[in-house]
Amino acid sequence: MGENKFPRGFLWGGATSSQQIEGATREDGRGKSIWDTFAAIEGNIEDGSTPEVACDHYHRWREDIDLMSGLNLGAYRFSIAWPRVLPNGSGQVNSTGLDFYDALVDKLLEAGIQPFPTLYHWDLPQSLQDQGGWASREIIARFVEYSQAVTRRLGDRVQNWVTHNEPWCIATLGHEEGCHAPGHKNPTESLAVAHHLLLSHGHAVQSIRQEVPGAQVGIVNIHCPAHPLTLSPDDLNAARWFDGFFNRWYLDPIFKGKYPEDVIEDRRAAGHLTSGELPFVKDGDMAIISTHLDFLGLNYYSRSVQQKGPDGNPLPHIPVPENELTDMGWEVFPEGLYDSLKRVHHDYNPPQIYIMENGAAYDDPISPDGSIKDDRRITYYQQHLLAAQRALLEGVPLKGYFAWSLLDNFEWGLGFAKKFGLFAMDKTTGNRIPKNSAYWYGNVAATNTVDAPHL
Ligand code: GCO
Repeated sequence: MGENKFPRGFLWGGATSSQQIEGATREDGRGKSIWDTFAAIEGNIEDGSTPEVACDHYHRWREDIDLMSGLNLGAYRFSIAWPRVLPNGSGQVNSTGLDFYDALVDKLLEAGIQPFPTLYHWDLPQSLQDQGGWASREIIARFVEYSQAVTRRLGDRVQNWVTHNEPWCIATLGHEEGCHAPGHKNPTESLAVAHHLLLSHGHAVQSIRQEVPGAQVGIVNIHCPAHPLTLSPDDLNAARWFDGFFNRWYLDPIFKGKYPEDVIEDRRAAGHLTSGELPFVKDGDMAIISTHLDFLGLNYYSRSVQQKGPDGNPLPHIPVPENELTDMGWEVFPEGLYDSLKRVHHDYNPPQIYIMENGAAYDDPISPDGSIKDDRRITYYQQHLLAAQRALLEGVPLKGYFAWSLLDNFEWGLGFAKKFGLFAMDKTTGNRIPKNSAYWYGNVAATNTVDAPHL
């Protein structure tokens, strides 16, 4: 392996999610999702946009696959919209909804692109939310029912399966901070939500394996290393707190079958639990959650620098002024990807790891010559890929990398203002416009080599 060369067979992919790109929210029998509801409430989406049309991928998917072929990609991570498959969340399967993914998978395979579907990337059917959503234990049976409907249709062709995308975001942003659907602000509820997500994951892994012989199954977690601002005991404790709440609360149950004691104690001290017991955990749950996985999907964007705040609680995300920030306000910190990969490998030892999201939001204009010179994105990708390669050379079983994202898309509560795409989208025509990073990434995939960007 040359200095910047990746191993033969390393997978280069692009990533998207259904609610962020598909649009067509009322077509072909699709039911309503919690994000349709959330986005329709004034003030919830920063730029006032909705996901109703998004990137119109539901109609332009053939063209989008051609874009990926043009970049020499070997894999595509997308998600399946539960409300397209089961408009009411449960019961009657909408076969027209499944036809869409069926055709998508066929064309991907024809193009030599491996499909990596995620079953749940946040678009819960609204009717299930009306019955309690992820806070209710009933949802676990519903998720398995949904995963069966999908695997029965696609399992003859799809080998790689992801259950959930980023349970931390669903539990914390959706149920504790309230900036994501369903917009709840209830820390106690968010702990139950996290547990039901993990438990539904474990059950779904077992069900996918039953339906799809030889399936490779994993989950995707967002990983964010926590660093103390100073070495004071308070800041060190703030960093421990953040790491526990963000990373270990998910990785420990999945790989070790138990929740971290120190985080239980933090939650009790904060009044989110009445005792050191977790009331939503039933006998046998932890064994199901820790069902053996074939891979871990790791998403990485930035690190978090932690400091004890004036009220005694850690302050979220202290920006470090000397480092560059992306348009999300996230510090560019490539070493954090290296550290995350090493840490996950050392502490949890998944058999295979994929980086399933990594990328940066920058808004670059279209130049008079029609090009989009997004040099900062190229540099971001290059630095992070070199960090990933270092971890690989040191024995981390990293099998592939998925750039977030193929297209500028609906960035949840921030609407269309934050642009992560390798391709921009002309708002009026919907046409896709390659950024310079697309050409650069296409070259990486073609040569299996990360070159220095030519700026
Ligand atoms: C997430 C999601 C993506 C986001 C991306 C940029 O991590 O929040 O998986 O859907 O769009 O991460 O914020």
